[in-house]
Amino acid sequence: MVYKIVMVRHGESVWNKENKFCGWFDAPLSEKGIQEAHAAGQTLKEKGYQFDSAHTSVLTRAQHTLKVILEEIEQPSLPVEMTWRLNERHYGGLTGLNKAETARIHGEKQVQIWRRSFDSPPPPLEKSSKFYKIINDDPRYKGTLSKEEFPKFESLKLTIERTLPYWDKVIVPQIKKGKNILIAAHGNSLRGIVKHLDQMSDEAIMGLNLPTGIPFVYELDDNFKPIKSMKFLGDEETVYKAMEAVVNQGKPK
Ligand code: DG2
Repeated sequence: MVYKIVMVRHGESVWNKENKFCGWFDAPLSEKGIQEAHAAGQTLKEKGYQFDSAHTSVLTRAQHTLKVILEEIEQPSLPVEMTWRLNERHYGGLTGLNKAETARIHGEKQVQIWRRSFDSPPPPLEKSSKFYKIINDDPRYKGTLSKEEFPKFESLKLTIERTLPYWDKVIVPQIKKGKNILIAAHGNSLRGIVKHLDQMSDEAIMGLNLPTGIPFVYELDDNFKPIKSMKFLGDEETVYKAMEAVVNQGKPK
């Protein structure tokens, strides 16, 4: 049996556009991001993709992307499950800071460590931050995350530790039942799933930058090992340029 799964990072958000660390801040899609979501949906439609269910985070940028895609593929009523476990990594005290400006102040190397190292977390989101209450008192986390569990920051390692239980317990059983699944999530929650599927080393995952709004497909065998690893549904040059643009966000301007 060959299992197929499609994943997509949301379209460009307003904070991607402004080059700000976003994490659990609920930035909406930019105009370009909405267009990217339409384009992603059109590509999936052209290639004949239809799904049995979809999964997304509790953040608007991922949900909006999914909604646009589902409209484009004419499946607007598809069952959708939303979970904080697919949220972007929590960017802690970096939330709201401009990435290029942070590189100018702390150095490109430090920003690269904060953005891409496996295990070095960003500084915590302090109670004094203007984003603390906005994020921590957000009603969408009530009843799912206790005060003690609520993250103040997350490394990629910590992100993977809370994303994988959802992958294993919710998504994998659905795929095993033969369901076609679409996941619309975030740069780092998806990097976590990719690292797991491709059994990438902690070093290798540092080099992976996911572009916004370009779906990618995995084909998996019975043991969920990739038969065909990450295949983007986009032309190579566009994908390469979009990945480079993500890398460059962390360089001083
Ligand atoms: C970006 C990822 O998350 O940033 O939180 O700033 O996928 O929700 O736009 P997303 C953020 P980098 O790790 O690429 O800096």
